[in-house]
This record gives sequence, C-alpha cells and structure tokens, in this order.
Amino acid sequence: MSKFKFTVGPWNVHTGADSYGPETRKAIDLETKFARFAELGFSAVQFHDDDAVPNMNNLTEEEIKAEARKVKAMLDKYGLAAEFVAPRLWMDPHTTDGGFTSTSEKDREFAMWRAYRSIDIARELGCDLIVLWLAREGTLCAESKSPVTATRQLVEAINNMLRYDDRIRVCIEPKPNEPIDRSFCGTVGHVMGVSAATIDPKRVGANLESAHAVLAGLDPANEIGFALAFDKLFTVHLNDQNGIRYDQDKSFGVENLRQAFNQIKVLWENRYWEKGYVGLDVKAMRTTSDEDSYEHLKNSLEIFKALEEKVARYDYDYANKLIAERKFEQLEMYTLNLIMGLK
Ligand code: GLO
Ligand code: MG
Repeated sequence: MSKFKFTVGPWNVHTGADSYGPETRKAIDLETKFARFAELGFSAVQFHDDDAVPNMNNLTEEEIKAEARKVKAMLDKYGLAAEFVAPRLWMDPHTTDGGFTSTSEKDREFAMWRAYRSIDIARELGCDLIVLWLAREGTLCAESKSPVTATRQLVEAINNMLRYDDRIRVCIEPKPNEPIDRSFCGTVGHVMGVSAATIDPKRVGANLESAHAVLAGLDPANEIGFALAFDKLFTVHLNDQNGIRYDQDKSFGVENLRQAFNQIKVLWENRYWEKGYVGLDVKAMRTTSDEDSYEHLKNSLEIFKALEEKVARYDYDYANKLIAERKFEQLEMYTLNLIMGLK
C-alpha cells in the first residue's frame, strides 16, 4: 500500500500527435478517462481550464461556472477529487507571444481573464490550487522582451490572482525552455524568488517536474528538496527524461532508476503525502496502440510503488553509520544493491 495519493491530467492520455506527425490513436472522452483513472487507483484529476470547460472563450462567466459544475458531478460519480486548474495560455491565438509577459497589452489582459476564470473553475471543482506552467513566458527572439519587465509582470499577474481570491494558492511549474527558447522562470530557484516577491509568499509555491529539472541540467530530487526546505512544494509532476533534448514525459523511472528512487526518498523523508499529491505527467509513446492507451500510467504507478517499497526499507541506521565514517563507496553500493533487488 502506497502512502501517497496519485493524480493525472486528461492530457496524459492523448492521441499521439507530435510536431512532426498526426494522431496515431483515437481520442477518448473525459468521462471514459475518469472511469479508467479511478480504476487504476488515482485519487484526483488535474485540469487545464479548457479541459474542464471546452470552448470557454465563447462563454459568459456564469456559463463557465455552470459547465464546471457538470464536471464536478462527473468527478463525484467516480470518487475522484480535482487537484488543480491550469490556464492553458499557450494554445490560444491570443497567447502566441505568451500571456502575462506578452508584448501585447490586449493579450496580457486576455491572459488575466483566463487566470481569473481558472480560479472560478477551481472553486466549482472544489480545489484551491492554480498551476502556472509558463509555457510561452519567455522569448523566441532574445531582444523582444526585457527580462526585468517580464519578471515584474509575472509577479504582478500572480498578485492579481491572490487578490482575486484570498484562499487560492498559485503554483509555478518551472521549465527552462520549450516551446520557448529562453524562459523567464526556469527552475525552482526562480520560483522561490518570484514567490518571495509576491504579496503573499505562503500561497505561492512550485510544481517540480522531473523532466523539466533534467532539461535545466539539474537533479530532480534536489529541486524537490529545495522547494520542500521552504515548505513550497505544492505538487509534483513525476516522469522521466533522457538528458537535454526535447521534453519527453517518459514513464516515471524508465530512464534513470536511481534518480527516480531519490525523488521518492526525499518525498518520503519529508512526509510529502501529508502535503500534496504525486502527479504523473507522463505520455504514451507514439507507437502505442489504442488498447494500450493507459499502459504508461500503469507502468509509472507500478515503478513508483516498487521503488517506494525500497525507500520504506532503506536502512537509515546503516546508512548513517556509513555517512559518519565517510564510507561513501559503501553507501553508494548499499543503495544500488537495494535498487537492483540484491538487498
Ligand atoms: C509541459 C508541461 C505540461 C503541464 C500541464 C499543466 O511541459 O509539463 O504538461 O504540466 O500543461 O499545466
Ligand atoms: Mg508538467
């Protein structure tokens, strides 16, 4: 039995389309996904604003809330909670140059409108968390934006959200690049800086994604630990990534088991299960068939739980003795033996 509770977004079961080719699997409707998520043992669902309320640009504020209530009823039917809502500020024609840091004032206003609507949707779904994956908040042409102005715009956008609702928490999911060339908020360290500059730092934290840390050349477990040290880890997006290349969203642990083990270890040592959910931001391979559409989720859960079981029986007395004697060769071998199943 895992101590943790797991979450997933509807986008984690997708059609296989990428930048170079079209769909390879049939689209699956939201309710069918909910049913399977519940069956697989997930406790909650993560949403983009328009996953919950498609076509929201053309609806009134009241219509948006009414649509969100229908989704809440559907979640209730499957015993699922909502974990967060994220304004999808990268798909829309209004956000070609980003949202909060766009060079167009009209587009910045649109981004705020979507952020407020995301808060409305979160309220209706019964959750208090807004995730900002700042997809296009950066530059393609380095000279097109001032990094100072953009950083301040980001802080001000978050302040507006905090003022709009005094219970909502805002959580930045940092990523150093892709789809943007240079991002303004690329690591958990950046998030901590932005958080500290807001009007209510307690309500502004981080969503660490393993793949994004690897893309920044950083260790995901240390990034998780950095946020935990400030009590600012509001959620996580665990997955895996083969080095510094395109964002891969591989199943958790398939690329680097030791790194995966250490992410669970730091979450475990800090009783993260009392603070937040474990989100699995993983994608199926393009070659995966329709009938295997959920296999990567099953695999990620299975790998997480198997590694959690190893973390649970990590021999801290032995490890601490080795640390005291500075016998790091033995400590490394003990850890590797445990991961390899030889201990
Ligand atoms: C992409 C991100 C993306 C977000 C999701 C929630 O790199 O990881 O999947 O996590 O859209 O905002
Ligand atoms: Mg993510």
